[in-house]
Amino acid sequence: MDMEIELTASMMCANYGNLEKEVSELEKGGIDSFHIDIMDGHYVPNYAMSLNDMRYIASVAGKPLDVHLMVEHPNNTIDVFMQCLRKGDTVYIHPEAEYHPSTTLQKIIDAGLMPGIAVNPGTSVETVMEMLRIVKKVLVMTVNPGNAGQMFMPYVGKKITKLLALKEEMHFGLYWDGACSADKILEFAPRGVDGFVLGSSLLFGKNRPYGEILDGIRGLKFQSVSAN
Ligand code: S6P
Ligand code: MG
Repeated sequence: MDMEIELTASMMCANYGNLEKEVSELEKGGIDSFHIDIMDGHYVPNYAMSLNDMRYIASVAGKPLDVHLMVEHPNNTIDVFMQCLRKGDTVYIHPEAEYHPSTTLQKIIDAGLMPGIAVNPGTSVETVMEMLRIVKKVLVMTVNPGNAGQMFMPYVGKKITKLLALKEEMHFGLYWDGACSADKILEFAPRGVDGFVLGSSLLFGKNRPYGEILDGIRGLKFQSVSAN
């Protein structure tokens, strides 16, 4: 069966020697959006992409941006990121990083952008339940935030099952971030996961054209499933 899934490129894994070429080859290859990991060295012990990287990608990309803010108190700095974005772009915040995450999410909505939350492996569905009513997208972290190239945390599977059972009623899409491999897409797309962030596990550093890899993912033979 054919599956409509969103494939997003994790741009912290891209080759910064020629970012314009990376963006254009990903777009020619059929990528749906660009995932922008912003870190502040406090909320997570790392730095990934800068505001300037994001601004540059926004200026050359035709496809939407998917901005994942791994920063403390995003309400303090979110305006500088949102200024570079267009309608249809997404901003994810981590609810644990904010005193009043619903205020920050409202700011994203008021800016005409898609509001999202990123849910860490150690964060339960129950603690984000009210926010599920106001966001359009939920990014399930299947690795701890902060780095590319990590191992998938199998215990997150149970939480994905819980979120899948809620997504229709609460009107959000469910997206996967971390260690995404073809077998995970084969297993979770038919169950209802709407999109996948592709990083070092599946897309970058493979010495194969992006288009060939993306065609291979779109050509996966999915089995239909009737229940979660
Ligand atoms: C992790 C970040 C992710 C990674 C992505 C990389 O903090 O939010 O978006 O960039 O997981 O993919 P991979 O396949 O290297 O894990
Ligand atoms: Mg991310």
